[in-house]
Amino acid sequence: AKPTLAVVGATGSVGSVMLELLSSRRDVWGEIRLIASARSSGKVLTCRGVELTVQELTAEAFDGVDVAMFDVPDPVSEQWAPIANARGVIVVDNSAAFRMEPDVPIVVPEVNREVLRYRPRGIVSSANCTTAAMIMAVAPLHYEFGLRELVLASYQSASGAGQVGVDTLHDQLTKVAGDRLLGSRPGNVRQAVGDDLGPFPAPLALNVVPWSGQLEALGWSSEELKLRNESRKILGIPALKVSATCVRVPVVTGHSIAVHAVFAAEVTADGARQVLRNAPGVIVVDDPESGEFPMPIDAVGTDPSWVGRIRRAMDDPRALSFFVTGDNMRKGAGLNTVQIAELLAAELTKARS
Ligand code: 2RA
Repeated sequence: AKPTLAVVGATGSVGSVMLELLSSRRDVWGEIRLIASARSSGKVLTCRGVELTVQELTAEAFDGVDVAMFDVPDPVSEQWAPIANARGVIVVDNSAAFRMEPDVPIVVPEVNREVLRYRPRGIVSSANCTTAAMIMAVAPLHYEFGLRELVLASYQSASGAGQVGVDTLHDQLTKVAGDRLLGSRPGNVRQAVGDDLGPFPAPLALNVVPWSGQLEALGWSSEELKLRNESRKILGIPALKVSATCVRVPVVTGHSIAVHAVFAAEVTADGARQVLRNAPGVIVVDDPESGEFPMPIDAVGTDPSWVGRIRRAMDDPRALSFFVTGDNMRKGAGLNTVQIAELLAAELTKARS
């Protein structure tokens, strides 16, 4: 029999992307069970053309489940993944709760699918959205040229902060629309937007906010440390030098990253383009003369990481600068999680045949 899948957090914005993906990709699943908090249980959602009633998150809801995809806040994953494990479920978790545990792999299938085999706790983490988009381009270059250092600046969209982030941005844009003087004097955007900043520490409309996540030691944000720690773990380079600045921009969906990567070997822009053209899950969009750049408005709703503006550093023949954009709801969240779950389904189906 085909394996049974549970989607935990099915009513959330990443949950709905997961259901869309499960409805459009090759169907490897037997039963699909939708699970959410008590508040959302009883809702009816469509998956694979069939209406399903969302069940409440309880231990019993995992009975008979083989693989569960979790997209819930960190503390919910922390509490419920072990409960699911105890019922024999392999958990694919999209939160940050387990990513840095040594006995939990972070998997990006195009990059390091081999580590999926090592999952002693029955938990597999999916990478953070910004890391996932960036690593898709950086990993193939690393395998070719030997990565030594990354300097990153992110341009993260409002949907990374959930539906409330998207709603906040739209509300603020409505408030600032039409007044052509707004933004030309200190304080007037703040005044127009008012106190409702939603999940952001400052107005996002007509602005960029150099902050995402929580404050960690020495002034770094949690999002910046995720980029550093997850890159090191996924690439298997524990001492990789990484310096990241994470910035929220007034884009609805699509996280972008300006990457400066230093390698052991000399590189050329053409050589890098060649490597990236052959890399799975990557699309090279790099023709500034014709106005072709990787941008969130084009990448939204698509699966690959879009890469362009590929240049060799003027001052270091071993370094490249380039720009990556990806749909943070898909490869950055729902898609990567679904891809990992599908690898597990293939493994289980093979073992049972
Ligand atoms: C964000 N990376 O964009 C986060 C979501 N995990 O806010």
